[in-house]
Amino acid sequence: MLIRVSPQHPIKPSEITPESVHADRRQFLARMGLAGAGLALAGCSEAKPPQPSVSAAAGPEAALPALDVKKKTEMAGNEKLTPYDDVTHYNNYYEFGTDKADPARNAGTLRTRPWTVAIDGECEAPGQFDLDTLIKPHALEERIYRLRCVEAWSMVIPWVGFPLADLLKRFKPNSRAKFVQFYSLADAAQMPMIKRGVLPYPYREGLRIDEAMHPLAFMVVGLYGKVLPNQNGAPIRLMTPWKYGFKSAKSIVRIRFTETQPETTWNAIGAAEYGFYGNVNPEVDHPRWSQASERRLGELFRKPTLPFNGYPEVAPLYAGMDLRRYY
Ligand SMILES: Nc1nc2c(c(=O)[nH]1)N[C@H]1C(S)=C(S)[C@@H](COP(=O)(O)O)O[C@H]1N2
Ligand SMILES: [Mo]
Repeated sequence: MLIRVSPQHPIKPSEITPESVHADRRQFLARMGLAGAGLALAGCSEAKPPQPSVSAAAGPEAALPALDVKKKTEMAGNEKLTPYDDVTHYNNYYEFGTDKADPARNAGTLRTRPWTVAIDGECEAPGQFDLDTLIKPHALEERIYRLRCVEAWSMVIPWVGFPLADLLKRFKPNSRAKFVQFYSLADAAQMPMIKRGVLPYPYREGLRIDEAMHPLAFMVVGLYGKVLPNQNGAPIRLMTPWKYGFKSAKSIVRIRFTETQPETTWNAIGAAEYGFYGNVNPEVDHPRWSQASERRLGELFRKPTLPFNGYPEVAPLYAGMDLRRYY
């Protein structure tokens, strides 16, 4: 989403456009070149799983510590993994810039330790927790999930984390806890775009409590076996693979249980375009583009988009709901 508004003017939903056509074409052509090279290489090393590319390994991510992964689950139909270099250099993280290359360039200023997460709202055991203490009780698991961005591109990523439900239950949500809201960090000293005000910060997202408790909802602390790069939402972010990527808040500092549906960032600035649910649905187009197909990063041809992004096990959460109305 390229936003062409000056910081002095409040943003209108009509001004939030997808990647501009020429930028998209430039990237597409560049990728065709890359994809061609990738194809030739893949022919010689078919048995090998995709590895972080040389350029990524030489960058700052090379220093990221490996994580102790206890269990691995393939949950993307054995589709080819998106190369590490793409996963970490084609990002949406507006606090560090609106261009897809900006987060990798600018997120080096984010300090991910010490890191505190506040848990509050409708629960019996709220508190402020040091991140390492918070995640210590959880065995780390790798889950290969698809990420489908609302802008109609997608990736297949080996995330490392643990079920969100396991975390939430520890704080004993009470009977009024009907939703969960997530807040990203908003620190102008570390995030160059906070003052520019392209989005209303802090970035906030939310789930209904039953969605949050669904076994697919995942708290992410790493990818490709290593600690999360800053641009991917270090030190802790959400991943709900059946929803558009904007639901997965990065660099989370607060988790709040609420009784009523919480405000979420994209919904607040453009409710007609970004629903609270954000479930991937090929039949419900974005007002300005189709959601029927997607461009998988690193691949030449578009793929059809699947209902719930290919995770039909979540469908019972929405039984009886009109998914055109609750998009
Ligand atoms: N705090 C914050 N979280 C965010 C965003 C953002 O701009 N700020 N972008 C969202 C969007 S639109 C997507 S598609 C995913 C992208 O995650 P990735 O860069 O790890 O692929 O992060 C989501 N989480
Ligand atoms: Mo997105």
